[in-house]
Amino acid sequence: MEILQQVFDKVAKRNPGEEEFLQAVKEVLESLEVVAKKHPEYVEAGIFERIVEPERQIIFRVPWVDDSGKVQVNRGMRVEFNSAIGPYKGGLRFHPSVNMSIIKFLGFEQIFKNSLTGLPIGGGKGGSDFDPKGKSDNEVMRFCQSFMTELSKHIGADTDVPAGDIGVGAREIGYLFGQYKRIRNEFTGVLTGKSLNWGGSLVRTEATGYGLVYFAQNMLEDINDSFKGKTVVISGSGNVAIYACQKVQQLGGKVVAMSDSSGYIYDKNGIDLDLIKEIKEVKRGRIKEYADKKSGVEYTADCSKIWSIKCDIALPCATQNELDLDDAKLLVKNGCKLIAEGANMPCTDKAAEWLVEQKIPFAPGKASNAGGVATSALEMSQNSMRYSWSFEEVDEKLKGIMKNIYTNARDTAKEYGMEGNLIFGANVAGFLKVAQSMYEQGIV
Ligand code: NDP
Ligand code: 2IT
Repeated sequence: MEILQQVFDKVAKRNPGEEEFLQAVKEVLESLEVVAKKHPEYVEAGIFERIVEPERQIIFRVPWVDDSGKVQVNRGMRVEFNSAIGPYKGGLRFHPSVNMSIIKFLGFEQIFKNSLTGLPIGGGKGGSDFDPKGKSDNEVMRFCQSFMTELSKHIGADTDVPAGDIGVGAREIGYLFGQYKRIRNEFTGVLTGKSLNWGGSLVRTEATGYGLVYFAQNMLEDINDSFKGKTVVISGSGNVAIYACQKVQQLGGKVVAMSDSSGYIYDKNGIDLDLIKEIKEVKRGRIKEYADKKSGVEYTADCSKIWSIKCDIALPCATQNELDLDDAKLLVKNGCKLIAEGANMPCTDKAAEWLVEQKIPFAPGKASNAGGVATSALEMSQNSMRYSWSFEEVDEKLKGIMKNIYTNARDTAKEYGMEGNLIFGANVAGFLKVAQSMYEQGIV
């Protein structure tokens, strides 16, 4: 980096200790150096300095009372990163590890991801260090109501539209929506991932996992291959992992391992997805129960070791930096031929760089997991029309969007002489639309 090194240095100085945020910014700025050279007008208009600084960051206290009557205090946050091409859009994460660095990295990535979808959505992210694990439904409800009491002052269907992420699913979106409606006295599409009974879109639940597999399918088609007969390892067993597994199975692949933060299961005969859903979606249990219920299944109480399983395709779908350089080398040594990110930034920077260097087909999350937010944008469209499309209609749109994202990232990489580098292609293609929009809107 030459031109953009000083932009990065300033970000590092201004955001000390925010490792994940700096990791995400560095990767994008490294890709954008050539764009800065080609577009001096963007440098002059301060586009690069502006895009790395959130438009607005909100931090608030979330007090609530637990079932034993004790007062609990969590921290809530929402980072409204960029609204050049549409209202801020991005999920809410409830996990004890949540801090500003994590929410800012997610919000920053979301700008480019949302741009890649081709739909009019800006970038944002939010969440809390609240841990839904082990809490009763009533505790989760009281927390969500308190969280939304403050958040409702900052969001709106044309301003900022949150959705789910880790720890935020249909239950939480329900409680959050109920409180928003009660406070504002209006029924609008202010959140996505809603229940089908009150404004949700068909396919939103499945969209991130399905979209990831559609994206990988496009990559495979380019090398005259497919999921048929492939052995696949998927980390995580939440929303993204479950529906990635379902689509892989529908396309004739065999998923042999899945995980949660406590450990992973290896089922050489292929994962029984109904059992996973029963344990994770219905009972909110641990993945270990799968091995307790099914014979011939191995359970290992260390989720990071999942990458030692031999596979053709790896889909990391749990969390950031869950797959490091050693894991990448081990996967490739064992014959893995394609890695596509379902989670946000699951591969460390070193792992991702190495995979690209080795010319292993690699899909960065901001491109390959964009199906979730794309379908959220389709939910917003349906809410505006007060109409809903069929499952097949939304699924077809999702397939088309994933294909466009793939060809856009692939062709952009080629155009800049970086053929095969989808990290570069996704960063540049996602950036250009936002940059030109910011340029046209003046210094704001
Ligand atoms: P869920 O909460 O449904 O599931 C998360 C899964 O990842 C669980 O199996 C969880 O295990 C595991 N996990 C979470 N944190 C860790 C950790 N620190 N170490 C190891 N395992 C962990 O979340 P989602 O499936 O929605 O999200 C998964 C990833 O996909 C995230 O990176 C998210 O940002 C990304 N994503 C999600 C989208 C969506 O539409 N939901 C869209 C695009 C990206 P445990 O149960 O033990 O915590
Ligand atoms: O990371 C993501 O793209 C999401 N968690 C989904 C965001 C959304 O608004 O649907």
